[in-house]
Amino acid sequence: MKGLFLLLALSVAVFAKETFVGHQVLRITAKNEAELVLLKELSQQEHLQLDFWMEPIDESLPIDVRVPFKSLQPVRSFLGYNEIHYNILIEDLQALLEKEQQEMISSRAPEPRSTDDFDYASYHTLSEIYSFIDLLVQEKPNLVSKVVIGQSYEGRPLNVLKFSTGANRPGIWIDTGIHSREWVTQASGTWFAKKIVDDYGRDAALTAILDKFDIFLEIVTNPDGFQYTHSSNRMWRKTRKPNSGSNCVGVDPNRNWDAGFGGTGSSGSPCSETYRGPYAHSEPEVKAIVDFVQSHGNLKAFVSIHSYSQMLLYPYGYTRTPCKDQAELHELAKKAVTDLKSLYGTSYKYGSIISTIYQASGGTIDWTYDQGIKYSYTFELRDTGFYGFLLPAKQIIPTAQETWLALMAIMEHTKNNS
Ligand code: BPX
Ligand code: ZN
Repeated sequence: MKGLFLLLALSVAVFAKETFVGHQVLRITAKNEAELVLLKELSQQEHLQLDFWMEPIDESLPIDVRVPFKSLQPVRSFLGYNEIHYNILIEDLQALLEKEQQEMISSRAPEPRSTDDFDYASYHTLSEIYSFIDLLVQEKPNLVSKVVIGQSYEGRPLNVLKFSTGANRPGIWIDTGIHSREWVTQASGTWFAKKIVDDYGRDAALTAILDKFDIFLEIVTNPDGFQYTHSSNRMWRKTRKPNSGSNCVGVDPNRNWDAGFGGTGSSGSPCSETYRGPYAHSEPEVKAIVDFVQSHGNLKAFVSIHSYSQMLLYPYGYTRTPCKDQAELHELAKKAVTDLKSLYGTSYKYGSIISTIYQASGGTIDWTYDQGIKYSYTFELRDTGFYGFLLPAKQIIPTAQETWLALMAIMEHTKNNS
């Protein structure tokens, strides 16, 4: 009996979902360097368990931070005492999460028998997305195939959709969901896949692109993390590989690449959300893409999609030295965000990573650019912090549609210039 109880208690501890009752997301605006230094010190206080959605790096951008209930009092008094301005972005995170859960459950349709019946306006589980991938390949085998480029740490397949209309073509890569909690990105990736299939042979511009290039699309780039956001902790960002000598799990897959690896703008602490990992390409999810890029050898564009903050970024993140194609990448980014805005009026900032968001080393597109893939870009999709990672499902399709216009601008330019 006692044993049974112990087993029960243990399994609750192991399988229970993390809750965020009373957690708030604060937006803090530092007005000078001194305040920024104080905020960086605050972020080092591990016992407060703060989760920086937007990190304190410089004064030009607001800092968004999730504060657990028991840390609210100390954080508020710290900010008040130092006269640092803040406002409440999300009043009660758990309430928002429960709303998201409710919407997922109430919209859950029977398993779609065709990709026409797939519910693109809802968030989906990992197995639903994997089924979608198989269904799409089944429907259009002459246009789409599934390439498994490796396995995640927990043994899940790393599935990449290959859209191809001929052999030996140069390639365009798009990935979504490398940070697992950025749910609007995997949802948009699913919509892109359907859009490509529907537009081929109908839309002249997309048809011209696919008559010259293969498109590779990895929708769930961090499947272990994504599964974990559904089963255990909606706010999980990193991979799920244990770290030796630490109880903290996971590596930031956008700090793990061999481009300025280990530099400023990443952390050497396994408990940090920006932990770079023990060595470059230590994460199987990253290594699989590295191997794919190198063995393919002929990718002309590489687009890695994140959320949130509405930005279109190009290299570099690890150095202030402008990349050699800066002028061209800047012009193309301007065109892409103009096209994006034309649909619903959504405004994007654009520029190099380091000058637009913050210094970050070991990032994906710095590595792909240094491998010779000139058109390397990162998107940060909607929104600018009102919902942050918890973007309501109602916004999935509009987000995907507007982003598609920017992707088309990048792909067309790639087609006309390589
Ligand atoms: C994007 C590209 C290269 C380096 C950094 C970024 C920003 C991205 C990150 O810190 O990895 C921000 C984000 O997508 O993770 C969103 N966020 O943490 O709020
Ligand atoms: Zn991200």
